[in-house]
Amino acid sequence: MYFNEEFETLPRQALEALQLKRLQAVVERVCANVPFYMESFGKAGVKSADIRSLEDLQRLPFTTKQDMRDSYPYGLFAAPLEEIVRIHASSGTTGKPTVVGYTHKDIDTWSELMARSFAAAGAHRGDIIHNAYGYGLFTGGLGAHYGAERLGASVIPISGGNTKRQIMIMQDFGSTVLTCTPSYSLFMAEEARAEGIDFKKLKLRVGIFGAEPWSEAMRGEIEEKLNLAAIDIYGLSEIMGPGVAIECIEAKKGLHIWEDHFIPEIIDPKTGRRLPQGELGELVITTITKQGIPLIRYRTRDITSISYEPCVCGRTHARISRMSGRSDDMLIIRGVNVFPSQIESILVAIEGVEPHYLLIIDRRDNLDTLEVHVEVDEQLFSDEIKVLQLLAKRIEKEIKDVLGVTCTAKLVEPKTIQRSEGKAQRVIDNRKL
Ligand code: DLL
Repeated sequence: MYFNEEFETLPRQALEALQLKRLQAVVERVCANVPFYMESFGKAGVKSADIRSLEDLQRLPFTTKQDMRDSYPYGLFAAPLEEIVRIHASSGTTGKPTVVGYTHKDIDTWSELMARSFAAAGAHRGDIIHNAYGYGLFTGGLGAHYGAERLGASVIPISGGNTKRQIMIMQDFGSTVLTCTPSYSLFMAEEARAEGIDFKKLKLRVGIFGAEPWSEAMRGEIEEKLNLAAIDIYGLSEIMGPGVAIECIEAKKGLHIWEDHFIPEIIDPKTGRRLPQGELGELVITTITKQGIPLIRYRTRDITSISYEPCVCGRTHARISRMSGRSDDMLIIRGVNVFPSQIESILVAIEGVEPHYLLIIDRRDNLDTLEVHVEVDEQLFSDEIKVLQLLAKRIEKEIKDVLGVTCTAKLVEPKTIQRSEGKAQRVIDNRKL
């Protein structure tokens, strides 16, 4: 059940002592190696020697996604490139991605934490793990892959897409564990049904789902349609990738965050002040063992609460509640992180297209859909229909090429998209999770 019993069940006092030791070491490390932190700590008037207790963490300034963008691509790395063995990236608020680098030791830690996560979800040696998270710059595929191998299970590196083949393989290879986004799992179930395949006859026992928001209602639907226990897994590239936190199969109530590697805090996103246990706020994470790109008080923008209550599973690590939203406007469409501003910059670069647009997101047959409504100028609009069709195709292609998201572009007459006097409403999200 445990992968690393000693660390997963470390008594609170010992865990906190370890956290403090590691926190002091990481603060010293970034002060010595990362100009950004030298400057930001300097501005805040704190030195590494000031961190004498875990409470002192609050004296340190936050790190934001914008800070990562400003130091694109490698500015926040604390290790020289010669020591970086892997690079991943995720969407930034504009066209440039957020880049993260891992040393050998970082990959080793990540594999261990993913293996712990698999074990917490009830997976073990002998399991056949069907890994349908995307392989590539996205951390989902490779993160889960290395963890599954570390656990000693057999991993099928199927990646995303080609759903019919996925189902055939799950059936023929006897997959027992499924890893993918929650929405993709439901899409698979629908496809299987259409093919006349009964998911209940497959050997799947556990599904480990994350990378996008979902709900208790969706868990119920997945468990019923796929006939497995559905477990929530959380992570983000900036901090590591998947496996930062996971539910245990015993309780399925809150996600254990691996506190011997990460220090979580919940803050009020407006004031930046720490909130007490149980209150909803923004999750802030400090990585205390990372080498490639350690982050101090990283503002995840994810909204959750934290609990230090003991858990029936015996793990001593705190639990965060299912993510209940974000404190920024990031959307996750079919597992891809997208900011409206990214679509905007693609649109405004196209001649004849006006900067008035509306993004309509929906979920049909368990798959997210994105419609981009955009105004075109008077002259274009009176042109032949063929010209407009070509333009719509071009917009769809550029959005797909740059962001990796499939959409339908709808060109509309000038001045038909509602104007706003305050904050423009550019997104209508009709998905009901
Ligand atoms: O999505 C890493 C991951 C891969 C997690 C596979 C779980 C499974 P990013 O692409 O950087 O990394 O996106 C991170 O996705 O800040 C959340 O907003 C959202 N997210 C991730 N897991 C969950 C979850 C991966 N379980 C962003 N529930 C995060 C809700 C989630 N949102």
